[in-house]
Amino acid sequence: MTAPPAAPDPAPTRRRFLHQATAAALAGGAAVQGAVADGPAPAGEAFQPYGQPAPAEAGVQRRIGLNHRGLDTNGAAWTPLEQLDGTITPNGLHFVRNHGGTPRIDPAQHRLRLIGRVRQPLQWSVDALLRYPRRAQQAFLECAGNSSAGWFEEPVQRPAGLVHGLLSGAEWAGVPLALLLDEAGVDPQAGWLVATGGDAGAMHVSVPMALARERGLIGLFQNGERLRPENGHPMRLVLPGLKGVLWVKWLNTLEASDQPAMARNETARYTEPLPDGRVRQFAMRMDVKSLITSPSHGQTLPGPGVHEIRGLAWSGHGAIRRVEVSVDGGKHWTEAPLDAPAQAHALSRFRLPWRWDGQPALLQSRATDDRGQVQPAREALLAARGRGGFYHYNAIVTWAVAPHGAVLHSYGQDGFDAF
Ligand SMILES: Nc1nc2c(c(=O)[nH]1)N[C@H]1C(S)=C(S)[C@@H](COP(=O)(O)O)O[C@H]1N2
Ligand SMILES: [Mo]
Repeated sequence: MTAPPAAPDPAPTRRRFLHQATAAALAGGAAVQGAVADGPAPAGEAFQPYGQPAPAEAGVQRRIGLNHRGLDTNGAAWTPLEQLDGTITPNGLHFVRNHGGTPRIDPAQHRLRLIGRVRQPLQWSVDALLRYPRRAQQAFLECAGNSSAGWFEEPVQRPAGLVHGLLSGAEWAGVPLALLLDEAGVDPQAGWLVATGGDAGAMHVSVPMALARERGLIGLFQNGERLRPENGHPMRLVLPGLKGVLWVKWLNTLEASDQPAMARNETARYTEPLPDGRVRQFAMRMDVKSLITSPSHGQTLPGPGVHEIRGLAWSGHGAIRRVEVSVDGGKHWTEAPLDAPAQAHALSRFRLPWRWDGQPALLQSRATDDRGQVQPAREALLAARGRGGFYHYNAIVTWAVAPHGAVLHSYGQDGFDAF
């Protein structure tokens, strides 16, 4: 399922990258005309106890998609990835995947119970948990159904966030799960932790005990503030690198068990046939993946010249080691620097200046993680996983740039077929 190793850097071509990006190459400042008279501004607005985005940014919103017509509680609100930068999703724009709506939970009444194969079943109130030691870490959260439109025969023409936006990045703070497991004395034979949330969806999933112990948090804070209601207030499971469905929201029960629950979300869902007749089940980690967020579908390049290609890369298996970018549909690749050293299970932001000559271009990014996993080409993913898939789509995404600057989604393999 891995793509071939990166080709050596190409000889200069018309569409070559700027290897030595300089501010001069990107310079777009306009000359100041005449004298500048900046008098004092009139008195401004009063203080606000909780700040809001600038009015001019009011159009930056999650996009809501429902799974069943007329039922407004099962579906998702997608993060507008193409309108954001950096690696942290503002809390109001973090994606939401709900199966039964956001419950109204009174945090004063809420309890977390740890039961099953334990020496002593225990329960905690929110206040009790707030007294425990905490850890904060950046992690991406991705639904295993993210990017599932990639399995379609034809490339869907939708904004990046409406195809890949069941993905967000946040800094999560909470109580290490290992502390609670040890306090209750989990039986060493209990290989699974079955988690349940307090919503109408009655979410019920099984997490391997070793992973829960190694990386699990009882998440209480999201980007510095307490969780938002739709993201699990007052507490949720935080399992960096693992598929979103395991991050149970409104968490109220953890049951140590010697077997998985075989719940709906690990049998009828999140499980799929492979071409060789076997079935893929309990695929816990999110595979290595990347996406160019700009330029991307729906945007229009204002004209030839230097543009910054920007994107996100992440892997549930570790940290991103390398991101390569191609502007010719994968014939040549150039490494795109990351903004900051990559952290395991967190989003990385990559950028590369590109001089667009006004000709058709096929933009792609390809991520490699520190386990050596390489994001596959679409054909390679289809060959490995067949056509019975829906989850865990992590193939390279192609954006086609038309001569007039419009950007479309493309499957890329037939050259500039989008036009
Ligand atoms: N209780 C509960 N937990 C849940 C869900 C849910 O519907 N109910 N959805 C799951 C799924 S499928 C995903 S992808 C993540 C999404 O988390 P978010 O809504 O905070 O983005 O939560 C998971 N936890
Ligand atoms: Mo999900």
